[in-house]
Amino acid sequence: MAKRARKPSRRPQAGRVQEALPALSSLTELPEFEKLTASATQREAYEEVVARLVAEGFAQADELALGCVVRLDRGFPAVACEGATFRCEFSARLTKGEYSKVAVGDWLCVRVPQGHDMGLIEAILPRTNDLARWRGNARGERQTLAANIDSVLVVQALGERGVSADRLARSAMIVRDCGSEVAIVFTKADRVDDEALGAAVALVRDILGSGVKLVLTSSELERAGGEALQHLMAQAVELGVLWGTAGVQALVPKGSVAIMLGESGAGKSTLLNALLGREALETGAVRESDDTGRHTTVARRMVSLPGAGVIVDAPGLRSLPVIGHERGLALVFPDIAEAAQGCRFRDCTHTHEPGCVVQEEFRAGAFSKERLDAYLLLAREMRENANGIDPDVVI
Ligand SMILES: Nc1nc2c(ncn2[C@@H]2O[C@H](COP(=O)(O)OP(=O)(O)OP(=O)(O)O)[C@@H](O)[C@H]2O)c(=O)[nH]1
Ligand SMILES: [Mg+2]
Repeated sequence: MAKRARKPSRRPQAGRVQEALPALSSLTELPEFEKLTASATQREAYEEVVARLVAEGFAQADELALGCVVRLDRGFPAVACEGATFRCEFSARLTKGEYSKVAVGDWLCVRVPQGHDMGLIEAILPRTNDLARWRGNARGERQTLAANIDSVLVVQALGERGVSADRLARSAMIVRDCGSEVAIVFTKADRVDDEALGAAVALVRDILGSGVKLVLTSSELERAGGEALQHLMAQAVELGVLWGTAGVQALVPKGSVAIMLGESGAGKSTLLNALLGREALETGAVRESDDTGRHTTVARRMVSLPGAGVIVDAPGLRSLPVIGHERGLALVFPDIAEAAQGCRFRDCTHTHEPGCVVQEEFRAGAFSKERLDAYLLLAREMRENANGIDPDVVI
């Protein structure tokens, strides 16, 4: 009888794929270990892992290091440890569920055996938060976009298409659900007139509240200068919003880590290049027919800002299906969520039912139609997605 071939392991391995990855020496803007801060809980967890591995005789203490994932290329992490940044593989100790979920921003215990130039990930330390979205439909899964993030910059391009209230509310709901702060960054402000600009700012404040942090940018005008730039800067002052690269920097102070979330072509990498003052990241043209990009950025990577914190550049997200973010919805729309508590029916859809306090308050002028519509759309979508999901899929 023929010997059965060994089933190939699906664990990401070094080798051919590794050769195709960009050399770490070419990635100059990755933050150094000193720029990143593990929480006290993560440090304690690290010490516990070290003590355990040493007690088991599995590793020597000087082979182990605390590290942070600063870049992820097709599942392969680059990890910053004190004194060095290197690529890592996954130790046989980790289960598939664990290693397939490593995200940029994760803190790890890494082992670098004597004479090796690659590390082995021995443990993923508990996260303070993870920014996750639902990928796929009924048989989908949660995809962690980044871990241990202080704030999320929701990037939206200004232009003919106008700003989407749904996209704003949807992004904010996902961000608030993971316990992170949300700020809005408008790019390409050079493409709209004063009226459209005013309307876009007003929409953000209506949907997300007047306290939301908002930055107006135009990488194009900041580079070109001139009267148009002066005019836009004056507009930013008039509208009471932050301006330009300095405004973005103010949102990402030293010691903090932010991620940019936005559609392909929104201008995320262009903005990061402007912040760095050089063309470190690849950017791509948008399609004229629908103003969307072609997924130029493919890796998730941290970029260290001079004089400020760290921003994660990530591929643009085409769609943001939502499921299970009810807590986030209530955080973005606290007034509507509170009114909903008073409805006669517990499963009130706030559209036609008698005794609906949400509709009652809306008629009394408590919230705008745009705001209510954004809330209702998300609430309905989450309800339908939860009902349509395969029973054996864990949300
Ligand atoms: N007019 C104008 N165009 C801009 C501005 N910023 C970026 N763009 C253009 O928008 C296009 C897309 O920019 P990218 O920075 O590659 O977009 P991205 O969000 O990183 O896209 P992905 O990596 O695909 O997710 C490029 O052609 C940029 O030149 C701006 O301030 N004004
Ligand atoms: Mg990009």
